Amino acid sequence: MRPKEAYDRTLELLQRHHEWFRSAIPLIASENVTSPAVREALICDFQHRYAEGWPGERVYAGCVYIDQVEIIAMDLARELFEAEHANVQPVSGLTANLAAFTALTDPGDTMMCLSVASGGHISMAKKKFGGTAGAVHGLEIEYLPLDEKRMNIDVDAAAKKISEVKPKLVTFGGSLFLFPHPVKELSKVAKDCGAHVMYDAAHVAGLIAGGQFQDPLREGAEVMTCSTHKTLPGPQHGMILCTKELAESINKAVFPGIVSNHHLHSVAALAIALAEMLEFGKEYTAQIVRNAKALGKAMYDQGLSVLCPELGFTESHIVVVDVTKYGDGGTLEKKLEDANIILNRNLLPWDPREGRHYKNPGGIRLGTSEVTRLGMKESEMKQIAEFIRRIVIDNEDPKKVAAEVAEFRKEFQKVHYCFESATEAYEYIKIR
Ligand code: DSN
Repeated sequence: MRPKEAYDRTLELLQRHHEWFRSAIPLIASENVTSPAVREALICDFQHRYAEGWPGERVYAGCVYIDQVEIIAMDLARELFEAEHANVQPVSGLTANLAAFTALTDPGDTMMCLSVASGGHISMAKKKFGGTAGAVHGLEIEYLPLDEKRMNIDVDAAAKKISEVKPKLVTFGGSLFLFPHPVKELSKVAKDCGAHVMYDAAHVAGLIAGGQFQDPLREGAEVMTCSTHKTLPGPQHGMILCTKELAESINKAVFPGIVSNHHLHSVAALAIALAEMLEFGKEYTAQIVRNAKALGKAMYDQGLSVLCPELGFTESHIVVVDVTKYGDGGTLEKKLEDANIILNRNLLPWDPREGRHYKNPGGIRLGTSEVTRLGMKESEMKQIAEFIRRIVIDNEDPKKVAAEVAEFRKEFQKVHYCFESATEAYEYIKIR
């Protein structure tokens, strides 16, 4: 492709993506859509600048306003999470985790966490799987046992294993995260064995901020890491909250350890998202959880094998469906995408021992953060469940369903739970 052709084509593809998302149902649990003010911050001049170091101690000039914005972001983060210390410099949840591993452990130490199939994040995975903890930081990984029926850490088995393994770090949290983890129940056991306790809140940070999930920093976690763009509807970025005792080692691990420049436009966007969460977060996240429960029930009523019906399906933004009766998660993810329903295939905890692979796993994972942000409530969850049934169970033509999905989406174009919403959620903004 010639340069001008590639230039035009790229810009055209961006606009087509925006058009598609205006007509689709976005259900990826790790995604969200930001407020117009957050998007405005993301295209500001901060994105052209460097600000290595700390506010007031930069190694570059030109940081007068950048410093003030970073201080606002840190203050808001501490307030929102009632944390003693906040570091807003990690550029993603994964780098936040790597910084925490660096601050709390040495290579060769053992960390206990969930396996990826049981809900752990790839940043926690073993060296042989290329995970950040194992392959980059050199940690040995031992798994926290999962109670598969309850889709949660088995407290008694985990307490026993922690006492035997005596790890240097116990990490809670993850990516397939339906119910609050037993941080309160296991922190003392971990600390008595000499372990630090960390909580990866990437998925549930917004729910924690809104008071809808659990409160890890009060339950025994010394460090809470997160990305800032899932249930917390900010820019793609990372953040670490911790005790004041660990502040200095966390700061050093982040800079100069893991980041040089820290994506200053994202820090500005994060400040705005945090301010909007302080104002609207309780109402927003309460609706996310109500919607997730309603979506779980509605899909179950439509005949789908939603996990944990006896536990109300979920206490978070995530719902998981075992689709093995109808095929595999990979094939169904594609069919649903063709119907304008965007979600992801997901390993179920028992998939590896039943011979299923991450490309064609037994599950699909759905999250309600973004549809809630678009103003949808419980009645819309029933409609979404019906669309999904028509693809997964009835095997209807995805193109036919896609047209109905686009029609259904027409009235949900604004971003809710934010100060101003003049620009539509997926409006393409041309500044050339
Ligand atoms: N953990 C991934 C997810 O949950 O989709 C994102 O890093």
